[in-house]
Amino acid sequence: MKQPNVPVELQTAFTAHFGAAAPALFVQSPGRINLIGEHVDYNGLSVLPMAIGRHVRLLVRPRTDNQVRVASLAHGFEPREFELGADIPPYPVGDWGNYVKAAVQALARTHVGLHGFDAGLDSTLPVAAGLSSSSALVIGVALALLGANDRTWDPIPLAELMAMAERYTGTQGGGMDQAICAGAVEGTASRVDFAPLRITPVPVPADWRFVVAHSLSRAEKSGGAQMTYNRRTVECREALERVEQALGSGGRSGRGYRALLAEHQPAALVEIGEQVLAGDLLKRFRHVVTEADRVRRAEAALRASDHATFGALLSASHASLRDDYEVSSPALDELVGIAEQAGAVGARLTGAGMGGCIIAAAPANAVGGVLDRLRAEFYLPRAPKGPLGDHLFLADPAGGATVIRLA
Ligand code: NG1
Repeated sequence: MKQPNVPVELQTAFTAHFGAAAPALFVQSPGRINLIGEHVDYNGLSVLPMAIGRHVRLLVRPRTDNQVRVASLAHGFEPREFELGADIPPYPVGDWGNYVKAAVQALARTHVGLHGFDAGLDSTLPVAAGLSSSSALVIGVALALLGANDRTWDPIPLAELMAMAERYTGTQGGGMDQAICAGAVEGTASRVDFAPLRITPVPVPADWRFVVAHSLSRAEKSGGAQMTYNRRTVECREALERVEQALGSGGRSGRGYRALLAEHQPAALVEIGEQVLAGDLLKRFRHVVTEADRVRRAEAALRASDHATFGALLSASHASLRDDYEVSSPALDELVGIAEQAGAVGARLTGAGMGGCIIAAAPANAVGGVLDRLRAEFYLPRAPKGPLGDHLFLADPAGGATVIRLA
């Protein structure tokens, strides 16, 4: 069997694992970079991510029973097999198969009469890099199951369902990643708003380039990074409650960050925060309200093709994530510094941080210099394993997840 766009090595692996009967579907589910709006989605605030042309890819064959069998080409990801149902017991914490179970359980709870499937999968996305390989897998599995059962899907309800579903793995995530993965439009970034979920494409100017550079340390969501992430969500809620209490009836308590920002300027909120909060809670609060403002201004700069303003906001976001949200690392800071020195208009960590990647924004005529300096000053001395293209690459604005029926 040879189909257009289906990678040969994935076909070969599918046949080796599941036998000669041909797969019926090819699913591609993209990763993303987040341009700006970090650690604010779980506070109900808007974000500005962009899907990229690197994917989790699945070859899928429907089954007539309830078994789900998934085999990954990636080293260290053992095949997984389980029974579809509304209450699927999880694998041990950190097992990659829990992302598969997360999607399957959520769909089994909301769709009657589903049968299982066999899937071979691989990925062109680095894992645990802050590029949302986890949500790309969750959305990819969801489309595999829906496609195998001839069910239709809409990006918005699917993204909402999968945002809840992924919490099965233990991360109290906010919903940005599932939204952009399911709903991205090629050539654009998207403003994602929450409650209700909305995705608004914003065109990316043709001569803007985004460099992705990996810090060579993994942002492992199954370990300490997950604890830090979940602790931040609690800190943000506590800070919010205290500020709402301090504002008393005028603050109309319990309505969230969005209501606060609708009623007060970000600078005024920082002042209030400085009066009623201290230590970590003050820092987290200051990041959230200033980041919300940066997202608004960055979207305007993107629409106006104002690269300098856009870049300055990226760099300010990084400083806030480093100093106030405390989710950067020396390697991420170093990458940002090199990119800025080399002619990027701005740079920042992307995703949850604590390892993973930075993005650097640069005009087309300066991007070669940024890549050269990152190569020479960061990667050459460290001699990372594998091709440099897995650690340092350009990200183009890609479309959302797709299901192709194979002939
Ligand atoms: P990554 O970078 O994929 O770990 C996580 C969350 C997002 C968002 C960012 C921080 C999940 C699946 N993803 O992304 O919702 O909160 O951190 O902005 O939990």
